Amino acid sequence: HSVVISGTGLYQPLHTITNAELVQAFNAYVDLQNAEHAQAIAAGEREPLVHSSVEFIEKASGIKQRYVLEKDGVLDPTRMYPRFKERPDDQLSLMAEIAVDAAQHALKAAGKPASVIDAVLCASANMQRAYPAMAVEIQHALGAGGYGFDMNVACSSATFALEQAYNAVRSGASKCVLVINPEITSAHLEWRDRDCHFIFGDVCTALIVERADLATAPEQWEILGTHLATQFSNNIRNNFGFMNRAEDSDPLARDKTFRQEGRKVFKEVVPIAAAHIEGHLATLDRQPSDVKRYWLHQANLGMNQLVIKKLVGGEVGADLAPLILDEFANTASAGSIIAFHRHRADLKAGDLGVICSFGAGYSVGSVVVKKR
Ligand code: CO8
Repeated sequence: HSVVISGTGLYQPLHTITNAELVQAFNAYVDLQNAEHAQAIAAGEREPLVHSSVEFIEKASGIKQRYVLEKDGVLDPTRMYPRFKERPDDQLSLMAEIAVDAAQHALKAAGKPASVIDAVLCASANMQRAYPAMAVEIQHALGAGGYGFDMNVACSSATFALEQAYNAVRSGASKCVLVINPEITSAHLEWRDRDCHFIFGDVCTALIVERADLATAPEQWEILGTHLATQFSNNIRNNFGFMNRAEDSDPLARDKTFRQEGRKVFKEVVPIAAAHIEGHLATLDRQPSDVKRYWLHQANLGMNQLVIKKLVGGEVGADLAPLILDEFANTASAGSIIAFHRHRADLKAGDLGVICSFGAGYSVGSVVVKKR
């Protein structure tokens, strides 16, 4: 069967944090810490913490603001992480709540009721709990049929899920698959680390992937192929997990939240991503210059500029490789999907596009699509 993406949906949290607000809170935290440890710092036993800056953040990353589900806890210099209320087991979980919202938007765009969904893939960098799977809760809340499961490939979760959806539909096993990417990155970002406190934002994206002959949406994107790759690296790592208690490790230790060697990631991932896209297009007898739009992973402006330069020698811009990270920051797996959701209306039938993610793992996933 031919397979199309027939709808996309976006859940955008209500709260924004500008770089100015973020830096003000961070610097207040630094001042509090340095005052608290003034003696040790004066004795040379401890390094003082250093202020962050709006200029650095914009220049190094291209990020200007981020959306978050909860703002006060993040900006409280005595806390520096969001404050979520624990919900009872019989209440819809927060992750499922934002997923249902994004899914409903995608279903509306596809012109389909939830009951036609026969598989739900919840794919994101962090899951709210061990089990039952988030996907099964989302399936139940939507009234979808079939089955659901969770998958995690960090920033490449969405593209890796798209390949699973594509294969399920083209093999005939499924008719209509919901791919959903709830990214509550604010809960696993280390807001107290100057090197990374500005990087992430919260969001949820959704995609409807279905058989072309059953699709009725006014706008459809045929999937021409998917290509996934991974290569082990410790340069982006989070050691939070169910073994922590048994290992008697400190649940608040630095290694239990996001950390990275940003420079190394930048240098190593750009060539991997560019070669990956070029190789994938070659298998479809296409060249990078045949592509009208690249919806790239949204981690860093300079990174996307270099990927595009390697591919076609051109510039990142609204036309070739639209950016959404200035507004959303890095939203892990959702970034390239937000770019696809927001920046495709102007393309014409027959136009070719590539959705491509890259990130922790390392992992790279590309999806080549053609407007019908
Ligand atoms: N304010 C002011 N100065 C700063 C700050 C700050 N906030 N932070 C660092 N500096 C200083 C440094 O101290 C350094 O000073 P010096 O030169 O004196 O040593 C100088 O600025 C330069 O620092 P860096 O070399 O670290 O800065 P870069 O220019 O490399 O920029 C970036 C840092 C923005 C992190 C950049 O390296 C980058 O974007 N790299 C790519 C990262 C990337 O793509 N990562 C993917 C990660 S995400 C992913 O895959 C998903 C994981 C799952 C997510 C889960 C949820 C949270």
